[in-house]
Amino acid sequence: MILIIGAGGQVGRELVEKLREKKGKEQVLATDIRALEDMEGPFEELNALDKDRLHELVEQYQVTEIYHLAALLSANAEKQVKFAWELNMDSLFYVLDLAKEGKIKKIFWPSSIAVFGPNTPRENTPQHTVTDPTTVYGISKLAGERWCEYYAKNYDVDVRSIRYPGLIGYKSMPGGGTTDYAVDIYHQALKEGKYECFLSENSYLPMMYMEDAIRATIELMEAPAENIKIKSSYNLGGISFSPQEIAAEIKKIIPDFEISYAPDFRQKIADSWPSSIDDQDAQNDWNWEIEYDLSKMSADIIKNLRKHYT
Ligand code: AKB
Repeated sequence: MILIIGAGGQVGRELVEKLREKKGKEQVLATDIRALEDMEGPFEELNALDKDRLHELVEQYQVTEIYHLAALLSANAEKQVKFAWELNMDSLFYVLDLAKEGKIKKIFWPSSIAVFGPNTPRENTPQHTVTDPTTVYGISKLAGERWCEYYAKNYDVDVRSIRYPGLIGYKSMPGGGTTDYAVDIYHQALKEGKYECFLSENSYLPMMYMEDAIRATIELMEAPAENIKIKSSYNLGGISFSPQEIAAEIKKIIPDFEISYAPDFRQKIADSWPSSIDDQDAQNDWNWEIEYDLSKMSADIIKNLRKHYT
């Protein structure tokens, strides 16, 4: 049985759907801190900080794999620093320890481009480079990466991780990140015909279409263990674009669309992150290949959201 922690989040919803398609509905136990009324198939309420309940569920459902997705993202974490640190770190230890104790076999835990900071080379950021994050989210992801590698090397724990870029999908909304504008913009374009962006026009960030991100996650988890050479977290490049460029792409499909800019506190976070990422190691080790570029992604999102809004 596969257990997903944080099934109601932006990645969780789509991962549950895809894993159930692949492995069978009954093989994937979705959990979230809140009851998810619309979730079909096995579901249990679980607060990621409730270690006893986690142990109970692992035993009850004979869980062998955990995808641990619960976290406070970059913008929200800045507003609840202590809680973000507690949630992002303690819950990771609970899952790592389950594997160390031999109670589960495999873990997926997402890291982020937020592990990088102002002294990291911004263009084509290498896998191994300066990591000096300035946000509590980035600090917790970097510490988490170090712990994943530590557990892998010292306790033979099979934990796999990706440094997700900004993730963009139309099926679910992101919750409190710096890259959220790139999801919001499509909804506002269709609903209002205009969008006020909280980042400036030339803020280039690495992003990825959810289809690619979910496929990457599952491919990484299905790769033979001996191919997984990086035990901390793999860089994943995705597509690099600015608000101005995504707006231009939307305008090709919705010609009257207008964008304006009102940068807020998230600008500083964006400025500390890379603009593009080198993912050669993921390509070499588990044959990673991206499918969606900015225009293919935009066309797909707008086509699907149009159905939703009409
Ligand atoms: C965020 O903006 O916080 C996330 C991330 C890049 O990890 N989308």
